[in-house]
Amino acid sequence: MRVFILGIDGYLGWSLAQYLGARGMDVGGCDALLRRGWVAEVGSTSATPILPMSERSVAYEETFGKPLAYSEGDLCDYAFVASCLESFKPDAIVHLGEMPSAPYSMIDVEHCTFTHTNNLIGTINTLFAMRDICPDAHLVKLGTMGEYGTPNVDIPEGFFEIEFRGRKDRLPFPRQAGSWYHQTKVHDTNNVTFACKIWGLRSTDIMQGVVFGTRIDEMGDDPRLCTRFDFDQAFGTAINRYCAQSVAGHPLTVFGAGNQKRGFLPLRDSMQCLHLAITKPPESGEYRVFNQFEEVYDVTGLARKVKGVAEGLGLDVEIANIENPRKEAETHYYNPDRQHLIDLGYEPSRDMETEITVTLTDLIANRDRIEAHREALLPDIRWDGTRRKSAYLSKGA
Ligand code: NAD
Ligand code: USQ
Repeated sequence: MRVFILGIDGYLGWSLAQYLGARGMDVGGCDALLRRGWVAEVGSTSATPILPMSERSVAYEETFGKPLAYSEGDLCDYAFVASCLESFKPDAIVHLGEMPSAPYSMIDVEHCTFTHTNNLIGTINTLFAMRDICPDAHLVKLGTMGEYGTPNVDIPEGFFEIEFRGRKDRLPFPRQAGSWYHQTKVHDTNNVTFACKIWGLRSTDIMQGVVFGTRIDEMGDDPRLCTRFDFDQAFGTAINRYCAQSVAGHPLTVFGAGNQKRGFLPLRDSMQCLHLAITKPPESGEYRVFNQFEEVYDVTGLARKVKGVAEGLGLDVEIANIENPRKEAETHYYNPDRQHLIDLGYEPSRDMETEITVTLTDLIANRDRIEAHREALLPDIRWDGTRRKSAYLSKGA
């Protein structure tokens, strides 16, 4: 099977290349290396040292025995996207190539419009190139659980049955995004659905929860195969930040009341889900939605979990509630479905404590890289448009 990964240099993309390469697939991909620059712009770096794509490609071929068909270029350039698909001839395209940070998209009008232009145009270019070059290929597109927001009812997988004024229909479940970034994912969802309807493309739109962890088994002990790991206020996600904060002796930053619930999943299970979606494609013209997460946790419970594991490794960890830089519900109902992947054979690989232990161990080896960027740990990007470091509300949650 031939799989082309858009955004192959990223956190998920570089891991997925290896997960698929280890299973005998022919893998190609492209990237504009933008994530490296965004993290530098917010004053940080990957905690795990990462190599340029030229050296990653050499390590990939040595390990998995096949070349990696890599091209550098921008998905917003239609000619580039078309040339990638023409030369690689993919059976599946995994679209990970977007700007993924909610805080980064909230900085100011330039960051909001960049996020919209980058994410929407890249996806539209991909859809047109698929129509004209490989209409039978399967698009696996990364959406986000955050598209749904936090409604006071259960969240189905994409669609729900509704009866209104005596008539029934199956309609898209309402989307209520919580950042300009999450809004771009909602717009993408509409655009991918529309392309499947009018052109008969096939797509799996994955509403993915928050991913955490430093590694997958396929990386082995080769540091050249390591994926990036961010901990800054914009590109670090909750558990990853808590782990980095534990290692740097920084209080774990629970935002506001800390009752916000989200779905989380380890990197290795994110890969398992993507592999299942790729190997079990939908019918031509079908647009299907998977909700993808392992378990729902609130952000205080998560902080306590990380603290417990970290203390077992000899780290001294404090939890602090800080002023929430975001505008979001801090106490709410949250009960999303996640049956479609289970129906395809998904099984969680290991418990969360084990994964957090692996992550902390990898980060302890890179403690100096986190400490050198300590300033990036406390947020100052606020949803009201101001830039101000969050104040501590209380310690010792
Ligand atoms: P990432 O930033 O590490 O990877 C995205 C990659 O795409 C980067 O290497 C970036 O340089 C590249 N890219 C972005 N715009 C591009 C463009 N115009 N042209 C070419 N390359 C471009 O992010 P990630 O964490 O690996 O996330 C991958 C996808 O999964 C994103 O769409 C994100 O929204 C989604 N997602 C991630 C998570 C998570 O917790 N990591 C959760 C849910 C959904
Ligand atoms: N949070 C804290 N402390 C922190 C960081 C975050 O309490 O130090 C809270 C946030 O306020 C939020 C929750 O943790 O309530 C999740 O925040 P996050 O930064 O981990 O995740 P989010 O901004 O939602 O974005 C991340 C990825 C994004 C992906 C999304 C999946 O960056 O690409 O789409 O997770 S989901 O959350 O399901 O929408």
